[in-house]
Amino acid sequence: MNVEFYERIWMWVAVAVLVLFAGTVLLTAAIAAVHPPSHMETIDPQAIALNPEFSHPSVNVQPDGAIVVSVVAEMYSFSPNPIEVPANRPVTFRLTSSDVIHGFEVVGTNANAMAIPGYVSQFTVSFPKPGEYTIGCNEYCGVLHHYMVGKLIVKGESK
Ligand SMILES: [Cu+2]
Repeated sequence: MNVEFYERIWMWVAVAVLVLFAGTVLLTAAIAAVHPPSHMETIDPQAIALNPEFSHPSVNVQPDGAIVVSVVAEMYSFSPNPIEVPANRPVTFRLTSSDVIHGFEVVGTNANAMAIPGYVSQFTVSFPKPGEYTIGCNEYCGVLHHYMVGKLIVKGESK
């Protein structure tokens, strides 16, 4: 079979790109421990009102000083709202949904996760800049999806 010279070049370029991308994924997984969220926790979305943590979603300071924010997303709001956390401290968000899949994105930061009915999504971030941030739902969840916003208030350390 005769393959044109330029066609052969493009075939090798395509193979090289595939090897590069797959290699990057494997390398970062092995070296930088980059992996999909491994935290697996289930919750009955119909029994959120009875759940000790999510029936009253709020900002909690643990005995060791860790800050844990439990958030319930539902059409078309986040609870609690607003969420108030201190700056420059690790904040662990625990999210769930009582109806459909929602997004939870603190605009302008790298805090971003999905709220999935039946599961608890968890991530930890700290916010170096005090101020008010918009929390947006970035998963289309229904006709009023574009109204689904919340507010995060990051308080500066008092001196
Ligand atoms: Cu939405």
